[in-house]
Formats: sequence, structure tokens, C-alpha cells
Amino acid sequence: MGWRTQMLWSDGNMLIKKVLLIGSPRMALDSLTTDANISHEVYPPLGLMYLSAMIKRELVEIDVVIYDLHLESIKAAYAGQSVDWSKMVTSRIDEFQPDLVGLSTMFGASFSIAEKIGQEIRQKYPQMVIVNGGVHITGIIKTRDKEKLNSFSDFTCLNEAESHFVGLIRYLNLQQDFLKGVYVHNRVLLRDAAHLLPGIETVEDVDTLPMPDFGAVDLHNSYKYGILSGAQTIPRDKPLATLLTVRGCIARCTFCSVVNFNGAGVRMHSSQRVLEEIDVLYNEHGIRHIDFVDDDFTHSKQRTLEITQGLIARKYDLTWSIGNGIRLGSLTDELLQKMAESGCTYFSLGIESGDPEILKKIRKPLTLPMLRKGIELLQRHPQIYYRANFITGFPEETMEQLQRTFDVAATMQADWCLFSMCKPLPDTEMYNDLLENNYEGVGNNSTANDYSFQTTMGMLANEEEGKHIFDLTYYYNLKINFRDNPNLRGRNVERAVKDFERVTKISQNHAFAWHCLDLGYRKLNRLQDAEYARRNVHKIIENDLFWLKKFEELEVSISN
Ligand code: B12
Ligand code: SF4
Repeated sequence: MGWRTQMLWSDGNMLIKKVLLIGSPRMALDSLTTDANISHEVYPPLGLMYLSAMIKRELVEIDVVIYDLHLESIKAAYAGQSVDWSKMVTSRIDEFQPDLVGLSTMFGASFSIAEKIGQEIRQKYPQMVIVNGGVHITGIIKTRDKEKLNSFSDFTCLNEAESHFVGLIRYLNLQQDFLKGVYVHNRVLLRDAAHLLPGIETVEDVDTLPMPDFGAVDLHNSYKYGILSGAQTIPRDKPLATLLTVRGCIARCTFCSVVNFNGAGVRMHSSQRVLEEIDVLYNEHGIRHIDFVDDDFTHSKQRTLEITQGLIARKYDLTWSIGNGIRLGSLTDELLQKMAESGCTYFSLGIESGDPEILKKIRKPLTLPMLRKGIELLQRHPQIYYRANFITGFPEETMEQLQRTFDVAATMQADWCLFSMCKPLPDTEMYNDLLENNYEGVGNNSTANDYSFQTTMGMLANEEEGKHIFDLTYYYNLKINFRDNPNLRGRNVERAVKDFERVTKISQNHAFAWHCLDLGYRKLNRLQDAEYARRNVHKIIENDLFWLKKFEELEVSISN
């Protein structure tokens, strides 16, 4: 046995009595602001809340605490304090004195942060067991980059980790002699190589899982520090929460990690269980808006109808959304009608491409005739705000194919079109194929600003081709979402104004958004606000040739 093992197991006692679960931040430090008008996203660490609930149910003798470093950083910034992740984590550790720290990393953007925090913990508390988990980490373990974790990990729990994590703690506490669904970085903690079993354990009947530990985080107050997607469709003072009611998705798109992470097919909570969770959130935590983060919420029409009927019967003052996206093919008039009636304010739809060949290649469960029908269907239900998501720059996509995406986006008449540049994510079919072919730049998705075209300049690709795709995407973003915005043109001016206000809050020098606000305010007869917006346009373009050029490119004249 190595020295750490001797220290850990020497008295024959339980090693792990206290567990601290840390949610890694998902933002760049320099994007944190003291301006409370700027809304960060405040998704609760749902994965950690499931793990906490499992520990409380299965390992009652263990003390478990969640530290949502993402939310705590925003709180600190709003309070005017400087944000130092290492200090924050070490002071929480000193206070709680855990034996095991679990780090959650879901996105590429959080990886370097988790790495830094983990290395700091390793250095300051060498005896502490460090366990990693989350979608991005699982992807990394399955690829060539797994050594990157060695400097700050004893174990990584793979995939959905409720049973893997509980099993690992039992193992460390000498309560079982096998490990499953775990990658061992520190072999010293493996008592016998034969203890490590291959494969993973998937919870087939998800209703057997406990409800997430809603009380482990400050759910009720998180809305004071930020928003969830679809925020423009609800008042700013609504307490927010998320729920996951489905694991997996019936589709298997090549760019998406869901199939490899959650397995094939769909495992659903019963409608009764979903309604029970909603009851708890509403009655015990005062939640007034729920965002379902499911990958395939509407997989079962029957279940969706039961949930909407249950909500209608409850007459709660509650709205809900499906920010992560639903499959267009699963929607019907009846479903949309009931969704709206039961308080659904917003959903997003993954369209991805307007080119039939690309749709086939990425295995999107969508064809252009289906899309045309879907657009007609959506026009009949304008009460619900919908965002259409597109991906540009798929590997080997031609300019003609890309143009078809922009053409389709223009005909979608969506409330908003979100364009993201393709970034192959670890352990997706696309990533693995590209890796096999030694494609340059795979896995380069590491900064927080890499992805979004919505409001900021987003990524600036170095390669010429990447830059061209970026410029083109940005042009169509301005054209479709701003210049030709169907809501601004008269369909729902209030809705358009809220969107542009949101953009100017995040990106104060977005001259195009100010220009659209000027037009929108005037249509709403808010003349003073219009004047203010117009002044901002002029102020920005005086100093910024970039925006002047954009106005020219899009043939938009600036009002005096
Ligand atoms: C909600 C959501 C968001 C929210 C933020 C959520 C949050 N809490 O931070 C928002 C909208 C901001 C978001 C943004 C993005 N997202 Co997102 N998002 C999700 C979504 C839909 C749900 C997450 C969730 O709550 N899941 C439910 C919980 C229960 O599962 P879980 O977190 O995975 O936790 C389990 C395991 O991972 C594991 N685990 C997790 N942590 C830990 C820690 C330890 C110690 C252990 C042992 C185990 C463990 O156990 C948990 C229980 O089973 C997932 C898809 C999905 N269905 O999971 C995508 C997903 C995580 N997002 C993804 C992506 C790509 C993005 C974006 C890059 C999209 C874009 N193009 O802009 C951005 C990135 C933002 C950034 N700053 O980098 C990918 C991540 C893939 C990857 N390898 O990076 C996912 C998987 C979607 C997909 N299928 O491709 N997202
Ligand atoms: S439909 Fe959406 S969630 Fe399902 S596999 Fe495709 S991208 Fe992933």
C-alpha cells in the first residue's frame, strides 16, 4: 500500500465521512461583472443535486454538501467582491473539511477551471480524494486526452453517475469490493486490480431515482443573480428551477453526445413523478418557472399530454419552458395547444441545417418537407416563443449547403434563430470520425466565448475558412434576427423589443440592436426610449467602424 492508502485505511475506519460536491463555473472570469443588469445564466447544478439525493438516501451516515461555484462567483461579483476561485474553494474546504471532493465539469469551457481548482486542492490537501464527473469529463476519458486529468484526479465517474458514485464511496469505505463505471487515475486507491469491473450501470427505471436534492442549493433565490434560457418570455422576478424528466433521446445526431453518454433510446419519468417534482418545487421552494432540460421532452405524446393536463388542473401560477430543445417531428396542434394552456412560454428547436444532404449526414431526424409542415404548425401557435437552432460549418460542408441553412433560417419565421459554429464535442460520432482521420483542431472547444453568436462577437477563428464562415454567419444573424426580425416587422413588437433589450444588456455596444430598439420603441410609441436608443447608435458608430460597415453591408440606413 502507498502512503496515502495507509493513511486513509490504517485505522480500519470509514474513509469518507464528508463529501463536498463542487459545480465548476461555466464563464470566463473577465465576463463576470458587478453590473446586476447583465444576466448570467444560473442553471442549478442538477447533476450534483441527484448525486446528493442518492448519497442521502443510500449512505445516510455521510454528510454531503454542494458548493455551486458558478452561482457563488456571480453572487460575489454582484456584491462587488473580486472573484478568486482558488480562494473560494479552499475556504469552503477549510470550513467543511471534506474527505472527498467531487468536481463536476459539463462543458469544455469549464475544463481548464476545474483543472486549476483540482490541482490547487491536490497541492493543499494531498490526503483528500478527488473525484471528477460530468459530460465533458466522461468524453475526455473516452478519448486520447484522458491523461489530462491525472494531475488532479483519483477517480472519474463515467456517464450518469448516481450508482457509480455511491458504489465508489462504498468501495473507499470498505463496504464493497468492486468498482463499476469508474476510471481509476490513482491506482494506489484500487485495493486489487480485479475489483475494477468493465462497463457502466445505467438506471433503467428512472422513477427509482430519488428526486434531486432541491434543498441542497439556494434554489429559491438564484433568480436574483441571473436567468435561464427563455428569460425574455417571463418576468424577471420569478424564482426559477430546472427539471430533467427524460434521459436520452430517440435520435442519434452525430454531433451530439447524448447517445454515447446516456445510451440509446429514452428513459422517462412517469407523468405522475414529474408532477410530484413540480409540486415540491412550487409548494416547498416557491418556484414559479421551470425549465425542462430534457433532450427529448415530448418523446411520448401521451406523457406530455398528461403533464400538461396535470398542470392545467393545478391552476398554479407557474410557467415553464424547454430551453434545451424539442424535436420538431414530435409536435402536433393538440400538443402545442395544451402546452400553451398549461403555461409553456418558450421552447427551442434543433433544426441545425437547411441542406438535405447535411441533415442526412448528421443523422438529424428531420427532412425539408417535415420542416415546411412544422413551420406551418408553429405559425398557428404564436403564443409560445420559439427559437430555432442552427449549426454552421459542419465538416466538409460546402458554401452552397451553408447558404441553404441561411435560406431556411430566413423562412422559419422563428422568434429567434441561434447560430452556432460547429465544434466537435468529445466522444460524439463526429469527433471520433474526425479524430480517426486526424482532422486538425478537434477538441479545440475550450473557451467560454467559443460558441455563441447570439449577442457577442463570439469566436474568432484563425483559419481563413473558419473566419469566412464566421463572418457569413454573423451577417445572417444580423439580417435574420435584427433587420428582418418578424416580430419587429409587426407580428409581436413587444417581444422583439424584449429581445433587443436583452442583447444590449449583454453587449452594450451592439449598434444594430440599439437601432432595432429605436424602431421597436417608436412602434410602441415609447418615444423617449427611442430617442435614447438612437443616441446610442450614433455614439457607437462615431467610434466604431465595425458597426458602420455592418449597417452598410446590410443596407440599413441610420435614422437621425
Ligand atoms: C442545461 C444545459 C445547459 C445550460 C447550463 C447547465 C448547467 N447546469 O450548467 C446552458 C443553457 C447554459 C448550456 C450551455 C451550453 N451547453 Co449545455 N446542456 C445542458 C443540458 C441540456 C442539461 C444539463 C443537465 O442539467 N443535465 C441533467 C443532469 C442530471 O445530468 P449531468 O449534469 O450530466 O450530471 C450527471 C453526470 O454527468 C454525472 N456528473 C455530473 N457532475 C458530476 C460530478 C461528479 C463528482 C460525479 C461523480 C458525477 C457527475 O452524474 C450526474 C447524475 O447522473 C445538457 C444535456 C443533458 N441532457 O444533460 C447540455 C450539455 C451539457 N450542453 C452541452 C453544450 C455543448 C453546451 C454549449 C457548449 C452549447 C453551445 N453551443 O453554446 C453551451 C456551453 C456553455 C459554456 N459556458 O460553455 C453538451 C456538452 C457536451 C460537452 N462535452 O461539452 C450537452 C451534453 C448537450 C449535448 N448532448 O451535446 N447547457
Ligand atoms: S435530436 Fe437533439 S438531443 Fe437528440 S440526438 Fe439530436 S441533437 Fe442530440
